[in-house]
Amino acid sequence: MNKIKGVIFDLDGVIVDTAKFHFLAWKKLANDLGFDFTELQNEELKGVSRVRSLEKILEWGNTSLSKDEFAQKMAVKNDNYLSYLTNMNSADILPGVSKVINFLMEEKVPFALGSASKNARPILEKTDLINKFHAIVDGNDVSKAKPDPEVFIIAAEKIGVAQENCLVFEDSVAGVQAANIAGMISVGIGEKEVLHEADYVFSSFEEIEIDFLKKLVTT
Ligand code: B16
Ligand code: MG
Repeated sequence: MNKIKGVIFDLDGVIVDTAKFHFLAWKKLANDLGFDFTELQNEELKGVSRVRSLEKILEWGNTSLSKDEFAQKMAVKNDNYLSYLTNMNSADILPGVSKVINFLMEEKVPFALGSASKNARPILEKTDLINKFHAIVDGNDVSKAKPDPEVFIIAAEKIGVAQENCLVFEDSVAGVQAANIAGMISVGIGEKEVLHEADYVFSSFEEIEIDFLKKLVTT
């Protein structure tokens, strides 16, 4: 296995538990339109752009919207999503994440954000993480959504590490696939059954031993 010289973190569902807020906001939108979708279907929305998420939801509900209605629904969903983040602060960083970030800083391993979200920067600001990342690549910087590897390829370039020497932390199927396509080591955060395409899966960062990371960055 290639030595790991750089790390890329997904945001929603990896650093902070915002995946549940995306779900609640999309669910409300669907319910307002008169239908519902399941948590299993929601797995298909994780890591997926805002536009593509709404397209998928409308397909599930067999519903179509005019261009203006589509834009308006996306804006309402985002306002609703942001309302859940009002009081977010560093206490909302998921358990175990800071331990990994501190380890990478001690070992001088550069790390980047690779998120599909256009809300990534305000979230990193609220959680006091924005100055720790060596590079931030988010939904404002990419034209192709995960599983296209664009977001991770740009992140690797920005931290100056070859793709094959990068490790990606991801909670979504699309994100794990994107990391794999980029030739990076994929570490899934979530359920093994869902993220079975990942090289490694942990249920949370709390489960990740520093020794595991030490081996990857030194061998
Ligand atoms: P926004 P990630 C993704 O973030 C989320 O997983 C996905 O549910 C969301 O639709 C997407 O960002 C776009 O987010 O509406 O905030 O721009 O997991 O790639 O960090
Ligand atoms: Mg995610």
